[in-house]
Amino acid sequence: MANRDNIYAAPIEDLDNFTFDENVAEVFPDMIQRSVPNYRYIISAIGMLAERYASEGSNIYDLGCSLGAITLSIRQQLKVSNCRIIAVDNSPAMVERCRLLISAYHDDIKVYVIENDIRNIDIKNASVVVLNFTLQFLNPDDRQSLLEGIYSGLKMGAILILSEKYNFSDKITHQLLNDLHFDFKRANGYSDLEIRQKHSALENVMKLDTIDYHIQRLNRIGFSSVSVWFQCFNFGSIFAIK
Ligand code: GEK
Repeated sequence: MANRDNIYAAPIEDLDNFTFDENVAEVFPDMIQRSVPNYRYIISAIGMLAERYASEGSNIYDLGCSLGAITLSIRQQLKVSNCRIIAVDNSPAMVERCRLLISAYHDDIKVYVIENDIRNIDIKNASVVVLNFTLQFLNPDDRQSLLEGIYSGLKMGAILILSEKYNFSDKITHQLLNDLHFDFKRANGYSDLEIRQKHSALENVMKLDTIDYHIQRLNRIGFSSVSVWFQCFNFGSIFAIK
């Protein structure tokens, strides 16, 4: 049973910016499941996509892996045998737990869990790269160069999967989809105070792009087929094929 997330349940006078520290890592499975609509479905579907694109002898990257949910889903669904999965996160608390979870089950597919900033990782010989709700935490000025590095490290015909929370340029759409997301969180047991405090803690660290902005940037970088394959409220996922 995952520990329950009650980090923002009591009033906090001096609210710090949100960080992926020990407290968050401890409750992360519960937090993400109750905060991201269809999280489990997204994880499993990304495993399905990866299974189609993973090629013999290639590298698969899970960037911003947290506790390794994407890595585990891909490893479970992979049909080719001699791929390597490289899972990267810069939160020591996440990486420590991720390593334990990954090593709890034996599998012939090699997984390397690396504690580092994804901006320092040299993407090479990649058939699949996944950014599952990670790019949104990067400084907006660093996003283009990270995506360019991914593009150049992907093999021809390989896939980038990019899941994000979105902004919407139309005010009414933005409000409605955000309200629906808050309803989703309320239905999952978060109080209005928790929702408000978490929202404020994230305000400075999570700068969101619109779907159009994501698609145009990926096209500009050179990806040939770019499409939203999943959306629920203000959360979604895009694939981009080189
Ligand atoms: C999942 N993908 O369960 N370098 C490395 N890691 C980073 C960086 C960075 N610059 N910035 C943030 N992170 C996961 C969920 S969570 C999404 C991803 C969320 C890491 C950060 O430490 C955290 O573990 C992860 O990206 C984002 O499918 O909590 O909303």
